[in-house]
Order: sequence, then C-alpha cells, then structure tokens
Amino acid sequence: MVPGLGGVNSRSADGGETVATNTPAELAARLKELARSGLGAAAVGIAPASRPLRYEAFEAALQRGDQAGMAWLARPEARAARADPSLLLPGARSLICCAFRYHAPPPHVSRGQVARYARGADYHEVLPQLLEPLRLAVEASGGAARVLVDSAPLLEVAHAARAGLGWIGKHSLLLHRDHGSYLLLAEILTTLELPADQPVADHCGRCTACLEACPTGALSQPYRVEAARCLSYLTIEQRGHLPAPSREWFDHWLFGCDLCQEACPWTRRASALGHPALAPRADLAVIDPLELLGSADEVLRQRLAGTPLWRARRRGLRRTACLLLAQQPGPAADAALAAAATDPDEVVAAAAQWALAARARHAKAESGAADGNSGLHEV
Ligand code: B12
Ligand code: SF4
Ligand code: SF4
Repeated sequence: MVPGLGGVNSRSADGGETVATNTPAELAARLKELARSGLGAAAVGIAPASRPLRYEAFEAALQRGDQAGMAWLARPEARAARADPSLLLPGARSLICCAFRYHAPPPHVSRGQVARYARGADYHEVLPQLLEPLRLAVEASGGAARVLVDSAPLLEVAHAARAGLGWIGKHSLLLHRDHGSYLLLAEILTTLELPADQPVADHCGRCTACLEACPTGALSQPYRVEAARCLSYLTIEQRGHLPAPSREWFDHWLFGCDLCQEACPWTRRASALGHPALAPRADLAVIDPLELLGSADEVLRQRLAGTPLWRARRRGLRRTACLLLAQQPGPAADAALAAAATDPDEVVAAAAQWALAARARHAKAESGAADGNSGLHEV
C-alpha cells in the first residue's frame, strides 16, 4: 500500500473530502522523489500534457515515409493523440516522465548479438509494474492517472526532453549527461496540474559519431532515422521478406542494434549498471544463429517468451539467423541453411536459400581471387 503524498486535492483520512496540504510544487517534488528513491528511476521530470516539442518533425518524417512498414505510426487517430496527449486521458494536464537505466556492458562483436535493452525481462511488462506505486500515489493525491510504456501513441522521447530528463541526441534518442542513452522511458499521464520542469541544454555540439557509426546509412542526417535502413527495425519490426540490398547488412546483430549508442561519447562514459528489475540474462547477450536454427520451436519459445526478443517471433528470429549465416565460414552453416531452406515458413526458407546462394558466390569470388594471386606469384 502506497501512502498518498498529500497535495492540493488529497483525500482526508476519513474518506471523500479533499484537503489542501501541499502546493503543486511540493506535490511534484514528492512524486519525483518517490520515482527516484523509491522506484529507482535514473531521471524524472514533469512535462505539460500538450503538443510535444518538434511535433512538426514527426509529421515531416511520416511524409517522407521514414516509418517504413510501421503503418501504425501514421494512423490518423494515433497522430491526433501524438499531437495532443490529453486525448489519451480526459482532462490530462501533466506527464510525469521517468527514465530507467538498463545494463550496458562494453561493446563486443559476436555473430548473433542482441541489443542491450533486450537481454532481460520485457520492459513493457517490467516498467508498468515498477510505476504502480507512483500511479497509486498520484491517485491518492486526487488525480486520475494512466501509465504509458510504449503502449500508447505518445512521442516519449520528445516529452522526456521537454521534462528536462536529457536532450535529444542526433541519433534521435534521449541522452543524459551522466546516464548516456541506455535508458528506457515510461510516463504517468495525469489530470493533476503539476509545474513543468525546464528542458536541459543540448550537448551534442559538433559531434557526429553516431551518424558515422551507423553501418547502413539509416542516420543519413541528424535526428532522422530511416527505418527501412535501420537494423533495429529490420530485425525487430520487419518480419517478412527483406529486399535484396538489406540482406547483405546482417553480419552480427540478431535482434536490435546498439551501434549508434556505442559510438556516443556521453554513453561510453556512463556507468554500465542498470536497474535491477532490468537485469540481463547471461544467455541472451548473444544467441548463436546455428543454435537458434537447431532449436525446436517450443524450446525457443520457452527460452525467449517474456523477453523483448519474442516480439520478432519464430519467423523473424529464424529469418535473421539465416541471413547472419550467409557470412559465417564452415560446413556447419551450410548444413543448418540446407535444413532451413525447406522450412515450412516461406520467409525463413527464402532467407536460407538466399544465404546459401550468397555463400556460393562468396566462395567463388574467393577462389577467383586466390587463382589471381597465384598467377601474380608466378610472374
Ligand atoms: C517506432 C520506434 C522505433 C523505430 C523508429 C525509431 C525512431 N527513431 O523513430 C525503430 C524500430 C527503428 C526503433 C529503434 C530503436 N528504438 Co525505438 N521506439 C519507437 C517508438 C515506439 C516510437 C518512436 C517514434 O514515434 N518515432 C517516429 C519518429 C519520426 O519520431 P522521432 O524520431 O522521435 O521524431 C523526433 C525527432 O525527429 C526530433 N527532431 C527532428 N528534428 C530535430 C531537430 C533537433 C534540433 C532536435 C533536438 C530534435 C529533432 O523531433 C521529432 C519529434 O519529437 C518509441 C516509443 C514511443 N512511444 O515513443 C521507441 C523508443 C524511441 N525506442 C527506444 C529504443 C531503446 C530503441 C533502440 C535503441 C532499440 C535497439 N537497441 O535496437 C533503437 C534505436 C534506433 C534509433 N537510433 O532510433 C526507446 C528509446 C529510449 C531513449 N533513450 O530515447 C523508446 C523511447 C522506447 C521506450 N519506451 O523506452 N524504435
Ligand atoms: S540502431 Fe543501428 S542501424 Fe539503426 S540507426 Fe542506430 S546504428 Fe544505424
Ligand atoms: S554520438 Fe555525438 S552527435 Fe550522436 S548523440 Fe552522441 S554526442 Fe550527440
């Protein structure tokens, strides 16, 4: 049971009536303290529940088609709600924005690696539970409250930036001076009128390290992510056939991609420690594509259900594993791909067939190069 924190509209102990014990500023301070000290948020702040910063940039991105196959981003009712969060909760006045760190071990390169945020329990389930005491405290203070974690049409990064949790990095993610960007965002939308915090200064300066680190050109300009070129989109959201050029882009990432964040000087110097509720599982940092293709469906499901990885489902995971094996030397990859080439799922089978053909092409090119070399040596 979470005690009410008092507030302009808080209920008296004997029920019903409201009493005015705190100013809005005091109530806001107490709610933020609960989020930080009680719940372990790395950063917390308050934004007005109104049109988010740079909403026009979101519309412009939709006009360009940057959302690729994520048609849900462009649905009219979802756009309306993104422009006006009060459509998500009648009478909403404020957003309490929270950021939680996840564990961020140093970069390494392995075939089958998984983005850091996805190596533990699914944040869509963890964060709403974590925020429950804060929701109860808001309600006990007389406000209606709705918890949002990627679960509603809300421009979470823009509101977090407005609430002063950090600034929007050129990779489009929320970035904090001390915590970097390995953060997950969650909000409480409430009818309480709480004083908004001030945005913080942008500290990207002239740096462009994230843009340069992106291997596919998805970050062709600051603040713009072209989903159709982003490995995160291709491995998580896009579970169908992939167009020919993008099949060549898979060498290490099985699920998600952290390269633009790994390159960021602010994120590199942040602590590696995350919130305990988001602790990573040792068996999820890297999933060997051979092992993945060799696992029975039920074994795979049991291992990954309840983690973000399961969003890609059997189809997405096996398809991407096939594409990764196109670049893996050795006969084991040939055998696994030959088996996958007859998979009942046509998307998986097509990826395996493409990977086998790509391996044959690479082998031919290599033997051609070797012949060419021996010719040179003979001269
Ligand atoms: C769709 C989506 C994706 C898509 C599209 C990503 C994108 N950048 O839009 C894909 C699948 C590619 C994706 C990937 C990832 N995602 Co994602 N994603 C979302 C989701 C659901 C919606 C984002 C959205 O609306 N995008 C639409 C585009 C157009 O919006 P936008 O880029 O934010 O637009 C803003 C910028 O363009 C900016 N802008 C434009 N011009 C300018 C100019 C200046 C000067 C400035 C300052 C800003 C600016 O203003 C626009 C409006 O705010 C959010 C959750 C949510 N509900 O918000 C999570 C979210 C953004 N994702 C998250 C994560 C963790 C990731 C990954 C890191 C996962 C991974 N490791 O693989 C990658 C990162 C890739 C990247 N560089 O963005 C976290 C980010 C946390 C953080 N620190 O910010 C979020 C917030 C989820 C959460 N609840 O924590 N994601
Ligand atoms: S997540 Fe990877 S592919 Fe996507 S923008 Fe960042 S570096 Fe590029
Ligand atoms: S890598 Fe540089 S430009 Fe990109 S988000 Fe970090 S500081 Fe900003």
